[in-house]
Amino acid sequence: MTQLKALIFDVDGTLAETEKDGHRIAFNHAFAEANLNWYWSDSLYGELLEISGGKERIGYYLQQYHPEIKESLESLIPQLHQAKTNHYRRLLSSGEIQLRQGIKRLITEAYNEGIRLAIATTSALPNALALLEKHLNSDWFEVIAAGDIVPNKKPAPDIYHYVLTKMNLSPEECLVFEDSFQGLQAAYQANLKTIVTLHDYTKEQDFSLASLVLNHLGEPENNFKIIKGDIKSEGYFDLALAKLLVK
Ligand code: XBP
Ligand code: MG
Repeated sequence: MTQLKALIFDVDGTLAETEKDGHRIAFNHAFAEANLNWYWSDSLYGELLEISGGKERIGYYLQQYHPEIKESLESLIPQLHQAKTNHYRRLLSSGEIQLRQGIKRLITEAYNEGIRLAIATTSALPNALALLEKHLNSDWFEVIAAGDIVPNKKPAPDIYHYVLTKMNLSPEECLVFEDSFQGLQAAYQANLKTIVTLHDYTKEQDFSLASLVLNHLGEPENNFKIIKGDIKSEGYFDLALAKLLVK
């Protein structure tokens, strides 16, 4: 029997729905501030989300939509991304973006029970910290693996390998929480079991490799719906259920 030792959380889309009303808005502010008439609509952003990482996403957008821009990309992309990070942090500090159902409850329960906690995100570190500091306690997370800390972003498994090495844990002792196909691929390739919580941008993606797919983690008064998985009843995702899933 394997014992659950750690929970590893993705940030964007998993802890909170940060993309549509957070990152997307911040990118658009950064473009406008730089006098660029680029605008990432909700539907265009859904397409661009296939590329993980803000800098990589801008690079992909330029290749696809403005191939004529070839000069000074090496400085333009990091400058835009830095401006975007500043806008994003301001947006988060205003408190407009809330945690998803069940996140605070589960993380608090895990911390109180001595289950180790980590973050594995493609987002830049300041962005991940902004959300944790606003709504949770960043000190509770033993490892916060973010952004460029590994050479290859999700769907590569590097960020999960990094977390496992830092925590000296084997994949069987951990459970991962993700929201996207790319995130699930990353965790799966690192042999980690993954619970996926869907949202509008990811609800049509293929999650056949997930251990469990839910609409959200649920609360006692607002139970989750099971999209895929072998658990019997509806309810809310707590440590007891997490422990059952690693057995
Ligand atoms: C998150 C991302 C990030 C954010 C933007 O993916 O892809 O790129 O959209 O963050 P995941 P930065 O949830 O799979 O980690 O601009 O800070 O890169
Ligand atoms: Mg995500």
